[in-house]
Amino acid sequence: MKIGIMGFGATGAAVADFALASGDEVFVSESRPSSSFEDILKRSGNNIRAEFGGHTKRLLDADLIVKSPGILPDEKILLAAVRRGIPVTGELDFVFSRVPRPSRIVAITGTNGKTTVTSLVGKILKKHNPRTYVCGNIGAPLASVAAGITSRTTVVLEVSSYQLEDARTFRPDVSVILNITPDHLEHHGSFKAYVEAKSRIFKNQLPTDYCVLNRDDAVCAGLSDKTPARAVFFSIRRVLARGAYFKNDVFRLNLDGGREKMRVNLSLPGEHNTSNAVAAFAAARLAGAPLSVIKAAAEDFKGVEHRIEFVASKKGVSYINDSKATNVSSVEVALRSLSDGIWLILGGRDKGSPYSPILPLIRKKVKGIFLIGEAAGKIYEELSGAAPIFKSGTLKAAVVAASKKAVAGDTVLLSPACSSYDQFENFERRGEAFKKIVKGL
Ligand code: UMA
Repeated sequence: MKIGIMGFGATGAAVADFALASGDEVFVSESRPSSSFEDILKRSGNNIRAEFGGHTKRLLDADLIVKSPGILPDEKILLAAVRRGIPVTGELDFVFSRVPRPSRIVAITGTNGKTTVTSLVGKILKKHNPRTYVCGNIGAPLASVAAGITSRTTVVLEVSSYQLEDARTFRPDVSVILNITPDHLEHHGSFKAYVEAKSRIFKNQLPTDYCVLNRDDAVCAGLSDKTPARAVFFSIRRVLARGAYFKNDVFRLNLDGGREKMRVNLSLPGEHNTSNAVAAFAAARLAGAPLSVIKAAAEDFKGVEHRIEFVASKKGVSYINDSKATNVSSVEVALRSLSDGIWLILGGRDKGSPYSPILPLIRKKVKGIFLIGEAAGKIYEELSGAAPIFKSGTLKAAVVAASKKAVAGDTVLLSPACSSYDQFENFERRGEAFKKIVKGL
């Protein structure tokens, strides 16, 4: 087939490799200039036909176009493709239409916690079945592992609303929605559209599949009668006659098949992580892992880099890297899980949601705010009065200024509420920069 690929980031490059290896003809169309891609092109032996610096009609000489998740579906060239009858698809449908059906697909989405839960489910299921891939929005694209997928593989996928928005045939055996709060509104246009995109995780599930939903999250709870799969609630707030819950350090799973329980010593801090763990245990159990394997893997799990990650203690001040907090509700989670005396670094590229939901926590726990990046002006307007605010500009200036104000017992927290793209390549580079600056203090 002639495959047109729109976007040459992580997804586009992996899809191109996979399609070339399958014997397809590939054409890549990318908006950035070719100078940004010299390494990839060299690695691929310059085998890939491509255009850079914009999308032209050359992309339309294709039997199928695979678009990268971050690209809006109403881009002019994609609308032209649809008018010409050229199918436009996303990575999930593309890959799963071309590989054997794996023995299990577990897909995890949610506004917050999906990387933690994907990592934990992945760790458990790898212990249960060594032929397990952990991939998707978490970093390694699904297409990058596609060649190795067989009917004995387990695939644990972190899926974003962007990826789900393009999904039409994707069907996980176990889907998980952790929570849904406003995020990515600049991409989806409205909260309703965002919820609809997330709901695509279960749209094609069968009545024999499972859909794990957070009973403590109002939006998630409301989705239970919309899924064709068997809905399984999880909770850390209530006892569920049917579902999974955590009480007094005991995890309980009550399903049609029976009632099970186990005691787990988790080393993850915060209530949000207890909730993440219950969701992960339920998903792993429903995917076939025995309780003994869940317990062993969970007790060995130390959390995820860039998510409320302890970096160092200097002169009694703790430095915490939460660079992955690219939305307001993630910051809320971080503030809730830390005690007061916080110097908070906020800012980056604005994502269209208001910052006001964190005002009460700022008043209660934050001693001062340091603003960085493009969103500084908007954040200043919305949060002024709740705590002293300083415009720092760069991350380095913010960390240095915070370290001068903080006293023993305080915490300096990078939890920016914004994406990183105005000043960094991605949130990982931002987190790494933070850690480097802290270590150099
Ligand atoms: N591009 C175009 N034309 C456009 C717009 C972009 O050609 O009109 C190009 C960009 O110049 C770039 C490429 O498309 O070269 C980027 O594609 P992309 O934004 O879809 O990103 P990928 O590099 O393919 O990475 C994606 C996910 N990124 C997004 O969805 C924005 C990564 O999640 C994911 O790890 C990766 O696929 C593998 O699955 C990152 C993310 O920020 C971590 N995700 C968001 C989140 O978690 O909140 C959704």
